[in-house]
Amino acid sequence: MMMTPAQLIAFEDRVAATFNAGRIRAPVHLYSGNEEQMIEVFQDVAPQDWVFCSWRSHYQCLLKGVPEDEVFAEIMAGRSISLCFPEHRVYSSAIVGGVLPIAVGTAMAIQRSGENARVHCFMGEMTAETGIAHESMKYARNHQLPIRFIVEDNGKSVCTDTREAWNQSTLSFEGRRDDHVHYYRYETRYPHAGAGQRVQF
Ligand SMILES: Cc1ncc(C[n+]2csc(CCOP(=O)(O)OP(=O)(O)O)c2C)c(N)n1
Repeated sequence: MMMTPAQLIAFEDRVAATFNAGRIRAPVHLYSGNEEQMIEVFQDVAPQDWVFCSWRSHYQCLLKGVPEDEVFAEIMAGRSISLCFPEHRVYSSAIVGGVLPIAVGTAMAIQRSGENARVHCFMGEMTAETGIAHESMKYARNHQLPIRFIVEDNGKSVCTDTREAWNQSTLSFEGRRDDHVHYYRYETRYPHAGAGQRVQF
């Protein structure tokens, strides 16, 4: 059953408190303010589908069906930044743009094999402005690959304003909602990494 916004928020709050207490000795990247949007995205994700993420992936893991305890245990083990649960078809990388070609390749394999599955590839709005994102999206669209890119716009790239950085008031995929790109905007109450008290960058 799909998790509720309150359950997602409670999970991140628990990670935040544990991190601020010094009990997680590796970076964490938390979500907030996008619970409704994420639940909407996951209404269109089937169990056999693949989900590709970045350094910020707790909500995707939970909504794909990885048990809360398993996600939490991996975070405690210091692996929040690149959570992978192959048996649930969830794969993450902390390299900006790193998962995009892998996600495209997975969609190519699905198309060639005729398997009934899709790929959902998440990225921040700064990642969406990089060359590799534009190439991945162009290739996927032109070859009609079974992949959807979800662009999550929190306005920031670490501490940099993404629109200021590119001197572009409207971003490349802003407002896009079609078969291949799903853009949404959100305001987070957390910093880029950490939970606002300990080890901030
Ligand atoms: C190749 C590479 N360059 C730089 C970084 C450092 N870095 C981590 S996250 C990030 C900003 C990404 O911003 P955005 O794509 O908007 O995602 P958000 O964290 O805001 O969700 C940067 C530059 C990295 N992880 N990989």
